[in-house]
Amino acid sequence: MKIGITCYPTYGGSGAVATELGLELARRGHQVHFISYAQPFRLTQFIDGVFFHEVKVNQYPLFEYPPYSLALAVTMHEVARREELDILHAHYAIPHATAGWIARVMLQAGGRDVKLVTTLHGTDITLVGQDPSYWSITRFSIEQSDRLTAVSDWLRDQTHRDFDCDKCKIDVIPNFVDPHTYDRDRYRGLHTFGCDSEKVVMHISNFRSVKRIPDVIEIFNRIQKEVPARLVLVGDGPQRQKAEELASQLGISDRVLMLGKLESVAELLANADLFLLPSEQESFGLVALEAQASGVPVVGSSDTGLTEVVEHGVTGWLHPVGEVEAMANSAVALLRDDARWQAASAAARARASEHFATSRVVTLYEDLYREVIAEPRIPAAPQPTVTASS
Ligand code: GMT
Repeated sequence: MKIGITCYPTYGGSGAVATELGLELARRGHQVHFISYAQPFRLTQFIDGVFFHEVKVNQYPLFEYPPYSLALAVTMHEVARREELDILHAHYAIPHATAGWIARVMLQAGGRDVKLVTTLHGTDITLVGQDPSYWSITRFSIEQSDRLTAVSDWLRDQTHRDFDCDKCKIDVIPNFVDPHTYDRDRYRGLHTFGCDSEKVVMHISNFRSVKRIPDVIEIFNRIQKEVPARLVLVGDGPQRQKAEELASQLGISDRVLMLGKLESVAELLANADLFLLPSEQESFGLVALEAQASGVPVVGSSDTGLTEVVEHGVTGWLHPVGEVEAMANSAVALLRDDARWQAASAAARARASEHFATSRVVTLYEDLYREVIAEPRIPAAPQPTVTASS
């Protein structure tokens, strides 16, 4: 098959998943064309069967807001036409599914066709998609996709609710990890974070408000009063300064290590004892899956897609959003009891490789592509003729 993949190329779970999907598809003999404004961050070298097409946006002085979505649609159309793509796969609805729809319409006008698959990742539905500026175009683009997937049941249900589209058929295909990449034994001991004898509590994110960074600090503050521990924060974003200020107010700055943005987190996770993800919303929580693959139990929020990734009471502990006391208690109980921790760590690794291995999940995408390619396109219903009202 020939597949065009459009995603956000910078740090973030949706771009990571889209890139890993493309790389695995290429390993399986498919031809993959990434289409975005920059090379996806996990696409670092030439790989047979993988191509990158950069979207160039003209900076004409009249454009206060250069129209990236249009330039993207043009590149998607051009690549689909020239490379005879079977599938355009948009990761994150806005604006990728919309640009894909335009590209498909342009292709059809030229007598050709391509199937549009859209994967919903989370905030494209729950936050950005709810903005009145984007709601109707998001709904339209979802409805116009030939197939829709969501990364969790939670996100599928949320999409039905938020977009009032009971009839939208959404297949749930979860995110995935390569258990060999997140190999605890391989990287163990590589980093001590300056604290051989203390427990390492870790959080990795884009530090947006949805991640509830103050809760991460509050939970850690309670943990370190009971267990000698250090907090390692990886990533950067709007709430980083708030984190620094709160740590300073609580007098724990010397126990909090801020590493900033780093490309590869496998070596870091392998040296952590606990992962914190107390997010307000989380459609899936790819980083929690990566932590589990690395043998790191997770403490985070229930009532989110995390409940499908973390097995509560087995591979981690989940509590309602904002319940920092309960989260800290679970963390302390785990870190204090080595046998309990060992059991949770082993269960976390097993869960990641049994349910979410790349080898299993990418086959679900391949099957979906084959199905949608085989589906005949239903001709559009004739539109009523528009006449001027008298
Ligand atoms: O908006 C974000 O939080 C970033 C977004 C992304 O592009 O990575 O994250 C969403 O997609 C990830 C990959 O599917 C999921 O693992 C994250 O849970 C999801 N974020 C939220 O739902 C907040």
